[in-house]
Amino acid sequence: MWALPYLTGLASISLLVSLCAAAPAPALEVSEIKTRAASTCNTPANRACWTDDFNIQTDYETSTPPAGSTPRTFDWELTEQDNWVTSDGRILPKVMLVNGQFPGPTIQADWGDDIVVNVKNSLRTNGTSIHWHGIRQFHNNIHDGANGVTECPLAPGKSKTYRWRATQYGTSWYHSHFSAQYGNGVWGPIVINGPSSNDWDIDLGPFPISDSYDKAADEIVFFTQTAGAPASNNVLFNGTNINPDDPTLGRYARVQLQPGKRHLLRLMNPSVENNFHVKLVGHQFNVMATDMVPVNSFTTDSLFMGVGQRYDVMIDANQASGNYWFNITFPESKLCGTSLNNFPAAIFTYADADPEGLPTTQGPPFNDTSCEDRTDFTPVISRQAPDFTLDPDRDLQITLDGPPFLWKVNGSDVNVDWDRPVLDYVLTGNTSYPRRENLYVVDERDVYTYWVIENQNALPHPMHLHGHDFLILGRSAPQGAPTAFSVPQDGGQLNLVNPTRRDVTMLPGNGWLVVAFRADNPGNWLFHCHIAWHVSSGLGVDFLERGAEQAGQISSQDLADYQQTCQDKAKL
Ligand SMILES: *[C@@H]1O[C@H](CO)[C@@H](O)[C@H](O)[C@H]1NC(C)=O
Ligand SMILES: *[C@@H]1O[C@H](CO)[C@@H](O)[C@H](O)[C@H]1NC(C)=O
Ligand SMILES: *[C@@H]1O[C@H](CO)[C@@H](O)[C@H](O)[C@H]1NC(C)=O
Ligand SMILES: *[C@@H]1O[C@H](CO)[C@@H](O)[C@H](O)[C@H]1NC(C)=O
Ligand SMILES: *[C@@H]1O[C@H](CO)[C@@H](O)[C@H](O)[C@H]1NC(C)=O
Ligand SMILES: *[C@@H]1O[C@H](CO)[C@@H](O)[C@H](O)[C@H]1NC(C)=O
Ligand SMILES: [Cu+2]
Repeated sequence: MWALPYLTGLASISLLVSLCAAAPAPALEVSEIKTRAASTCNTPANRACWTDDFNIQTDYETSTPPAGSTPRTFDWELTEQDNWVTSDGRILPKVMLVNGQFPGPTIQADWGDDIVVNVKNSLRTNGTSIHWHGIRQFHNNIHDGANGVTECPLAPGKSKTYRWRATQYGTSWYHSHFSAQYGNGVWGPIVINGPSSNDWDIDLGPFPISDSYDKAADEIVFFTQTAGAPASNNVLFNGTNINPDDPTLGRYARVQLQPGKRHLLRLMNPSVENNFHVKLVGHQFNVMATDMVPVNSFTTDSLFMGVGQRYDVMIDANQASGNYWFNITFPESKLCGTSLNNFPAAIFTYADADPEGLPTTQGPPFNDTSCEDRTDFTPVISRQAPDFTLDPDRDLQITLDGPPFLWKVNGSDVNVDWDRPVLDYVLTGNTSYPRRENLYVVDERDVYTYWVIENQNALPHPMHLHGHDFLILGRSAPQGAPTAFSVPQDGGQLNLVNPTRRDVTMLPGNGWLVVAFRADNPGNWLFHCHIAWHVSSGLGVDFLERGAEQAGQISSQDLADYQQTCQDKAKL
């Protein structure tokens, strides 16, 4: 139907490269080159090619297109509102929003652009910091937005500016890293336009699917210290849904499909607790990227989405015109989340179908019971981890103590000090890190470091790493009960050659996970469970990577801003 339907093999990839990396003939005028680039790159027939010089085969960790002539600048104000009426007609006692919007405004830019975000904190009492999830922040750790680690929380009434470069492309999100504050609404999508591993006609944009609660996150985080996580009161698709108790309140999110066209949909799970499966009845997802890592595209009926994960999928509107359910489902084990809405759904509507109509087909019952994300993706840009022997000091044991519940890593629940970020220790050369910073020193240079995570608890956890994409070298099946694991002690039984690479993956319940990342980015990088209630009760560590090199990367302006934010916080 089109020239390069699915780039599943090396043959089609190399074909693409030869198509779009051909050197321009020297005699061409500049205007001719521009015309040619515009006609052969980033068209519905050639999404693998971005410009003459940059394409899906470009290693985005070493090459970045030139930035646009001016930075993409965003001005945000965080505000707090009581008794906010949601789109599904519930009344929330407390929300915190970016520019009064839910979801927050989208950061939209092109690969290579400089991003500048001016944040004003107009919340009543809370500090804040904004983390740019999945953004590598190469040699730019001080803009990672992890309060207590790379900065002090921004005090109410104060402003600060984040600056970073879009060296990667694809779909991500930003969110507050202050306690469970993002659960009150401080989050939004990030879209960085770039090449794709398959062709598409229409970019539908981000489609966040988020759990929603009748209580404020600050209240839930408090009572999960002694009780299990509550079921969500609803699940919102791009911010809306019907009210499960009264379907006349609210409305289904509707996404319009153009018949016969191929649509890029940017799926994201910015929830605080719910992990789920997604499926579009009668259609398939052609997966092109996992988090911000382009993969050789392939087709699947459904996807599992852990908290924080994203998928760029192509949906071909090649079915009979009509309305189709887009469902999310939770495994019956209830181990990875539940909702009081038993059938959270949105509707995908063909442009020539009844725009108010309901789907007529329910689709086959969905019976995937696992809380695991797939690990069979093939990144377009290949990585290979050398064979190794596991270092027993890089074996992280996850346990649950309580009530009051504390999630511990090797016996210690992380509790960062908002008044004294870890960066302070790094800048002053003080190595007496308090135990509860859960700090692990990584002093190797540019080599892979290997980490085993052993889960001594039945709950699975979506584990997220800042500053890197990790390689998923292996993991066990979930076990029914705690057990003495036999974790592979070297690379022999693991997948070292171009394994799945991304920034969030599920740690199985009563199971183990082995990840590797390359120590190429000096700074303090958190590695934590992305369930807001769990990280708030300790489930995280801080990798202090090549700390000695960090001070040299910080500009005098960034240092002055850092000190100012800490002084403002100290005056509270
Ligand atoms: C954050 O704000 C909420 C709502 O105003 C409040 O309940 C909570 O105590 C605050 N938390 C901190 C740490 O300031
Ligand atoms: C999500 O909502 C925004 C704001 O209403 C809208 O502009 C956008 O098209 C929606 N996205 C999808 C995928 O429907
Ligand atoms: C999809 O959602 C609709 C509407 O809530 C529901 O009727 C249907 O049973 C759901 N299908 C699956 C497979 O969950
Ligand atoms: C349900 O599970 C069975 C057994 O695992 C599998 O063979 C079947 O394809 C599944 N059906 C669906 C609709 O996923
Ligand atoms: C974490 O615990 C494991 C298992 O007890 C141990 O082998 C490892 O050395 C500990 N790591 C650190 C850094 O304390
Ligand atoms: C280093 O940090 C520790 C822990 O905060 C503190 O007790 C100690 O005084 C600091 N050392 C110096 C030289 O500042
Ligand atoms: Cu967790």
